[in-house]
Amino acid sequence: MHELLKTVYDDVINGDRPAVEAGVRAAMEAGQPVGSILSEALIGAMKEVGERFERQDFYVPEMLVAARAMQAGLTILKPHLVQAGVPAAGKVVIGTVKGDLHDIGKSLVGMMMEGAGFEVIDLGTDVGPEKFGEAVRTHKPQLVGLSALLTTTMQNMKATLEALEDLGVRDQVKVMVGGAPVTDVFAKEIGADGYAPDASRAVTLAKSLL
Ligand code: B12
Repeated sequence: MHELLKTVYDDVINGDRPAVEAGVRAAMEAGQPVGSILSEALIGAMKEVGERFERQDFYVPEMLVAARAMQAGLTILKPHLVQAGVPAAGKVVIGTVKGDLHDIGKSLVGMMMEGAGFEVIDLGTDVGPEKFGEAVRTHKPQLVGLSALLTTTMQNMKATLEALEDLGVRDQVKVMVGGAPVTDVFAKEIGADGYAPDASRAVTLAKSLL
């Protein structure tokens, strides 16, 4: 990993938000590709944070400050991830399911979709099944994206699909699912239309579903 990226990586892990902001800017100025800053430094660091949490070297507060530092870095990268130009490819309603507060992955998927020309309606985190249903009625998207990071909240993806069914809007949208514990097999099991393991493949999936 390039030295400048390694610095950002370490600063995310240490939860040093101002240093992450400065580091991302420095890496961009030095000509480091935006994609490498994102995947190696920012996403790479969050992966390490998760591993430390698993080993109980990190607890929730450390995880939280690291997440905030990463988000600050993401905010700086966003305009560069979102290259304009492409006309609206479609509309997507996206959110993290009920009971789940993880929003970094979901927001990243939203940003990349925006970059690919989609209109993105982000409902945020802890979004109940009914709220997804209402949003489909109001915004009439072609796509719905559900995110879950906890094995316990994954089940709420199924509840959300059922709510769309009950509201009679399930056949108006394609539903894609994602998040660390979600798999292709799980997506099929609950009757979603597709699964993608990361934000760039989420865009490819979205295009293929339309
Ligand atoms: C940061 C973090 C937090 C932060 C979240 C801050 C925030 N604003 O988001 C805080 C501190 C709040 C937190 C809290 C908790 N967390 Co947490 N957290 C993480 C951590 C370290 C990183 C997650 C992350 O942001 N990753 C980076 C992003 C870019 O990756 P991503 O989310 O996976 O998203 C990518 C893909 O999955 C995909 N994707 C995501 N969404 C979607 C949607 C669609 C439609 C598609 C197509 C694709 C897609 O594309 C994304 C981009 O490439 C993970 C570790 C891990 N390995 O995931 C644990 C982790 C998810 N947390 C965990 C736990 C246990 C918790 C808590 C229960 C801890 C506690 N005791 O309180 C709480 C739960 C709170 C709640 N109700 O939600 C566990 C879950 C275990 C499990 N199997 O269920 C993990 C795995 C840590 C661990 N190794 O044990 N957490």
